[in-house]
Amino acid sequence: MAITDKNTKHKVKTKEAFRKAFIKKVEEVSGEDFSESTTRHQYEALAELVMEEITAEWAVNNSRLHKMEEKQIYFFSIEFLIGRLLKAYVNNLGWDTMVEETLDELGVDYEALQAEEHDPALGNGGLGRLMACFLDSTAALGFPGHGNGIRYKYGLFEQKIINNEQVEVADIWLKNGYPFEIVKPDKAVVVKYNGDVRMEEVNGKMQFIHENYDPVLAVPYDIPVKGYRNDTVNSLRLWSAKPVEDFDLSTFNQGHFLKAMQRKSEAESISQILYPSDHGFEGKLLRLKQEYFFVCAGLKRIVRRYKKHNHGSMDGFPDKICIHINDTHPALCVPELMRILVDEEGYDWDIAWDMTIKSISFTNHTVLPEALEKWPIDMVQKLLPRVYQIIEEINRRFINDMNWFYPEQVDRNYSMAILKDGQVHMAHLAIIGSHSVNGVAELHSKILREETFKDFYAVFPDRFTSVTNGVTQRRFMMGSNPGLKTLLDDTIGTDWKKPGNMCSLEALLPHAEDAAFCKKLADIKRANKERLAKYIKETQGIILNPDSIFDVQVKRIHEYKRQLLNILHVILTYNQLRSNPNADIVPKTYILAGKAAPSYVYAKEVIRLINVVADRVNNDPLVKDKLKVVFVPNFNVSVAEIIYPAAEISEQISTAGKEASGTGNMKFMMNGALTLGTMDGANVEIAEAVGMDNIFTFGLSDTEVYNYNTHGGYRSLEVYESDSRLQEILGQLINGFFGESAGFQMIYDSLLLHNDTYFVLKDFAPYVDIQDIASNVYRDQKQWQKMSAINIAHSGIFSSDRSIEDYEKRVWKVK
Ligand code: OX2
Repeated sequence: MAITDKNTKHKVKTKEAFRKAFIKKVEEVSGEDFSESTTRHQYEALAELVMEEITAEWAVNNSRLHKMEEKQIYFFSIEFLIGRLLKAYVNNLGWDTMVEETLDELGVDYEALQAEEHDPALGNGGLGRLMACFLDSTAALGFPGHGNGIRYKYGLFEQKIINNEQVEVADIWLKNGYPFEIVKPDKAVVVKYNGDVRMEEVNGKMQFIHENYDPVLAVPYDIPVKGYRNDTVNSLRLWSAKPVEDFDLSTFNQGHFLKAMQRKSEAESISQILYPSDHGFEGKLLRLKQEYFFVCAGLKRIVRRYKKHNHGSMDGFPDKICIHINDTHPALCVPELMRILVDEEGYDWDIAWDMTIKSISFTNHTVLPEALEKWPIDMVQKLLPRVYQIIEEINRRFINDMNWFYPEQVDRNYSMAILKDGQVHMAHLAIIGSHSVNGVAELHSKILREETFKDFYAVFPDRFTSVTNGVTQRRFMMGSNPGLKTLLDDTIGTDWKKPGNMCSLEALLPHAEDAAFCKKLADIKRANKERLAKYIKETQGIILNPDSIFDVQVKRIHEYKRQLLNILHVILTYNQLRSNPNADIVPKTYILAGKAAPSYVYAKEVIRLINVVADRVNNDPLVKDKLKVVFVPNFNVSVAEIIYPAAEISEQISTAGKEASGTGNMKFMMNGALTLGTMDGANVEIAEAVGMDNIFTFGLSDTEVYNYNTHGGYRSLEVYESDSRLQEILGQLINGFFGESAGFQMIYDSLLLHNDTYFVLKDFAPYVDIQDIASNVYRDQKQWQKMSAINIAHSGIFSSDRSIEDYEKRVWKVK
C-alpha cells in the first residue's frame, strides 16, 4: 500500500495520510494502543511504511529491467558497507519534512527511532563504503546499476576498548531481523565446489562434465536502492549460503547425525563472516570459497535473466551488461563467464573471450603488495577444477600471444603470467580479462601505469584509465549536516542538491568574503562540535572543550596511514605543556577512531598507545583545557556521520604513494574541515581544487618515497639523532613514562631498528611545522572560515555522482 492522498495524483503524500498510516502501523506492529508503543515499535512501523512505498516503485523498475531497454551495470564486490538505511530512504523519498514534523507532533524522538536500526557492517572501510556511495549515486542519476555481494551473518566485529586495548566482539546485526531485505528463495542457485571434471564427446563436440561436486545453495536477499527523489529503484543483491538440503538425508538415516550436521555448517560457513582485514591477503580456503560463491551465483542470475529476455541466446550480452569488479576479489568473474559461454552456451573460445573482455571492467584499490591476491594453484585446482582449467587456458593463450608479438621480451612476458611461482595472480587475471582497468585517483592511476602494472600498461595502453573516487553528499553532508545544508540553500538556492549538480556549489565562492555568511558557517560548526561533544560525554564520559580546534583522524588503523605520526605529535605537545604549562598554544582536541584487523598486532599496539596517551593527557591537571585526546571506539558509518560535520582539521597523513585515494578526506572537505595532509591519493586533487593556500600540506612526495625505497639513502637513526624532541618522545615509549606496564618496544623498534618503513620520523619535523601553521591560522577566525567556505565550494567534484558520470563516459558507456 502506498501512502497516497486519494484526491491527488500518485506519490503526493499528505501529512495527514502519513500520520494516520503511521499510527495504524505502530498499532499493528505492537498489538497495543499507540500511546503504549516503544521506540522499537515505532522504528519497525516507519521501516515498513517506507518499504511498502519503495517496493511499489521497485516492482515497476524490475519490470523495466526485465525488458533490458537499458544497459545494466552490476557491481561485484565482496563488501558493501551500506550503513543505516531508514533515514536515507525517508530523505530519498522526499518524506523528510513530513516525517520529522509528524513524529515531532506525536512526541516521537526521530533520532532515537533511527538508532534502533543496527548499522550493517558488511565491509571493512573505504572499499566497501565506496560501493555503497556508488549505489546511491547510480540510482540518484537514474542509471540501472545493481550491487552483487555476500549477506554475511556477522558483519565487521564491534570494537570495545578495555584497558586501553582493542577487544573484538561479534557483530550480530540480524539479531532483531532486518526490515529492508526481501528473501527470494525461488531465485536460489547452486554453486559447485570440488569434484572431478570429465570430458565427453557429444555430437562431435567435446563437453566438460563436472561431477562428484559439493553443492551449496546460494539464496538471494534483495535490498532496494532508492534514487534521490526520482523513480529509480535499483537492487543490492546479497547471497546467503545454505545446504542444498537441510540435512543430508542418506547420511542422517544411517545414523551419522554429526556428519550430516557438519555438511550443513560447512555450507553455511561460506556466508558466516566478513574477513576483518582490509589490506591483507590471507590465502584461506574459506575466502576463496566466498569469492567464487558470489561470483558464480551473481553471474548465473544475470545470465538467466539476459537469456530470458534474448530468446534463450547470449548473443549481444556485452551490449546490455557491464560486470564491474571491485578490486580482485571478484576476478573469478573472468573464468566463470568464460565457462558459461564456452561450456554451457557452446561459443568458440575466441568469441567467448571477446564477449568476456567486453563485459568486464576492473577497478584496483591499492598498491600495497600485501593486499595483492595470489592463490596457491593447488588450492584453486582442487576447489574449482573446471574454472582452474579455464584459467590455465587463458594463461596459455596469453603467454603465447605475448611471445608471438614480443619474442625478444620473454622475461617480461612471463612476469605478466596469471600462473607463476605456483600461484594464481588475481590482478593479472583481472587485467587480462577486462576492457578497462582504473585506479581511484590520478596519482594512484599514475602509479599503476608507471610502477605496479607498468608491463601491462606497455602492452594495453588503451585499457588503462582513471576515475577519482567520490562520496555521496546526500548521506555525508545533506543528511548528516542539516544546518549546513540549510545555510547553503538560503545562500545560493537549492539547485546544487540536484544529483550530478554539486559543482554548482562554486556559487558560494563570493560569500567566502562575507562576514555574515562566515559567522553563520562558524555557528553551524560550533553546533556540530557540541553535538559530538555530547555524544562523547554520553558514551565515554570525557568532557570536550568546544572552543578548542577539533582535529580528527578517523579511518582503519594501518601503519601506512600513520596514526603513529599523529600521536607522536600529541606527545610532543604534551611535553611542551609539561615544561611550560602557560605556553601560548591554541587549545586542541585530537579525535581518533578506527578498527585494527584482529591479527594486525602492530596496529593494535598503535591503538593501545593512543589510549594510553589519552589517559595520561586527559588526567593531567597541568594541561587544563589546552589538550585533549579521545579515541572513539567502534568507528562505523553511523559514528562517522556525527564526527565529520564536527571536524575542523582533517588529518590525511599517509606515506605518499600508499593511500590509493581516500574518501574520508572528501567527507571532511564537504563539511568544511581543512585538510592537513601529505600529497597522496585524492589529497592531491583536493589541493588542486582549493589551491595551496586553502590546504595544509607537508612531507615527502611520492617520488621521494619511491626513490628512497628503490635506491636507499634513508636512515631513520640519523633523523632521530639530530632531533632532541624525537629522542625524548621515543625514550618515553620504552622508559616507563606511561606506566610500568605501558611500554611500546615494538613501535620503538620499528622506527629505529627496522629503519621506519613508513617514514614517520622523516616526516615528523615538517608535520610539527604544519600543525603550528594551522594553529596560527585558526587564531584568525575570519581567515579560517573563509578557507572553510572555499573548501565547501570546491567539494562538488568529490561527489560520487561525478565519479559515476566519469565511469559512465570512460568505462560503461551506458547511454
Ligand atoms: C581502499 C583504499 O585503501 C583507499 O585508498 C580507497 O579510497 C578505497 O579503497 C576506495 O577506493 N581495501 N580498501 C581499499 O583498498 C583495499 C584493497
